[in-house]
Amino acid sequence: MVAKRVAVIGAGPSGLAQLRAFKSAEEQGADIPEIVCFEKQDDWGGLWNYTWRTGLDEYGEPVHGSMYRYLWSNGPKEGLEFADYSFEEHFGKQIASYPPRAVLLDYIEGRVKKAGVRDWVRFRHPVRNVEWDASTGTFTVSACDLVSGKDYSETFDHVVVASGHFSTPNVPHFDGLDRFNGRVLHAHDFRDAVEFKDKNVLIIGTSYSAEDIGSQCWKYGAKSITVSHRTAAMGYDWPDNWKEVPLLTSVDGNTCHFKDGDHAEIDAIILCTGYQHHFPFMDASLRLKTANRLATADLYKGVVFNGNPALFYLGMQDQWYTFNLFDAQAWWARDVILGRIALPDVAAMKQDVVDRVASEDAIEDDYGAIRYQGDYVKELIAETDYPSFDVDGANEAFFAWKKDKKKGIMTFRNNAYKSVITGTMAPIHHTPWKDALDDSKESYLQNG
Ligand code: FAD
Ligand code: NA7
Repeated sequence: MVAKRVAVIGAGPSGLAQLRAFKSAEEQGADIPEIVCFEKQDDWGGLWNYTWRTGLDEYGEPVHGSMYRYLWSNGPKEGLEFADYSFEEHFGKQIASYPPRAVLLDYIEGRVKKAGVRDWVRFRHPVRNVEWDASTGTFTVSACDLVSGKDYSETFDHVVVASGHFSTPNVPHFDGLDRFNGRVLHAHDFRDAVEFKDKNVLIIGTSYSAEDIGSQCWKYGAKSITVSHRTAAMGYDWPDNWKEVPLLTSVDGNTCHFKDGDHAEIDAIILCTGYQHHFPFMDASLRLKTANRLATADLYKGVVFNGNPALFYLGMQDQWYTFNLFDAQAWWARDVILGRIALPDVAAMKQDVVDRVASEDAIEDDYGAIRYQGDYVKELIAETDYPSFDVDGANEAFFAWKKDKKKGIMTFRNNAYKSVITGTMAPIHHTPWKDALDDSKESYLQNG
């Protein structure tokens, strides 16, 4: 019998979770399909694979990266630890709770290097088009080998889209931006806070990018930070040179006007206005269209595309949980592909989405949202052989993190939490976050 073929689009944390899931089944004696992972960058790690580039890359492809220098995890590592590969296994010791980007990339890579799945990845091969052929029951995946310049197509029984959804910026317009006498950029193109030293920076938006990019600029010496909100202020106890204002209404030279009639003199504007789920390479009939929320539209169990159950999307939810959630989804998608989990009829799959949306709509606060996503992780891992772990304990790490942020938005990263995988407490990091200007792996991993 000819083995099934599975295309995985993207070798970020979600795509790598899918490769690891299949390898784990193979190690346990299962016959697995042929896996081909298409990755447009020259290395794996997705967003965690930092690039200085913005705009288009050296091949004219849109740059995927949205991460910046000096980025430290914005949530505790105890909320994302792999159940089958602990931080202690990777680093040979327990490490502090808010690792910088390079440390988390090292951890992500460690597991897949150990699994030996690099040969499954075709680097510098962006997928250009995916179509379904109902007569053969297969997908045609068209890709480009950027290095040789060759376009080609292959057929697959399943496609797993793991291309991420924090890469294509949502860029609103504000009156007068075209005449602003300073730099305007979206968070996607932000790379180095040092550029904004001694500048008056205006940030639009109030979510993670706004909070963290503003904090980076503050840490590396911006003169002032003004954060403009559409819905509500973040309300943290900010430093003295930081203020929150209503939405920007217009820009006149360097003067920015806000909805309450107030104004401020600004040197640079950073639009932290979120991202679009953007899948131009998927045929329209296969394309996921969803808002950035916990219960995505059109995905049964948050994973199977209702318009075609041979197609899976990983990591498309808004994210409290990340790496372990991608694992839960990848193991579950794997088991559908291996025939270990049977899908219900289309009506039941659609009803599942309706129910998930209704449950999310009933959530009252962020604590409820964390519990909701934790329950989702529990639900998926209970149906596969992904190692069970204390999800309630991981919820607790997120709850403590929320409280620590309220106590001190510039000090929360100095706290430590207990691993739910190994049961050990993280050490307190040797340097408070605001004084730690070196974000290298070597500096972070130094002992006390
Ligand atoms: P990505 O990491 O986006 O990977 C997708 C991969 O698909 C990329 O390698 C890309 O090149 C590839 N790809 C895309 N299109 C194609 C194509 N057509 N063909 C071939 N390959 C393609 N999470 C945390 O847990 N902690 C944090 O501190 C944190 N900080 C973040 C900071 C920023 C600025 C952003 C934007 C996100 C952050 N996240 C954080 C969330 C992040 O979404 C996840 O950690 C994780 O990277 C998502 O993994 P992914 O594989 O789904 O997507
Ligand atoms: P998010 O979490 O999607 O947040 C987007 C923010 O942008 C949010 O505060 C929105 O305000 C705001 N927004 C969106 N459109 C507008 C317009 N037109 N005007 C003003 N404000 C707007 O994106 P992030 O980039 O912060 O986070 C994404 C990931 O990156 C996350 O997982 C992190 O880990 C890092 P709203 O509240 O809707 O009024």
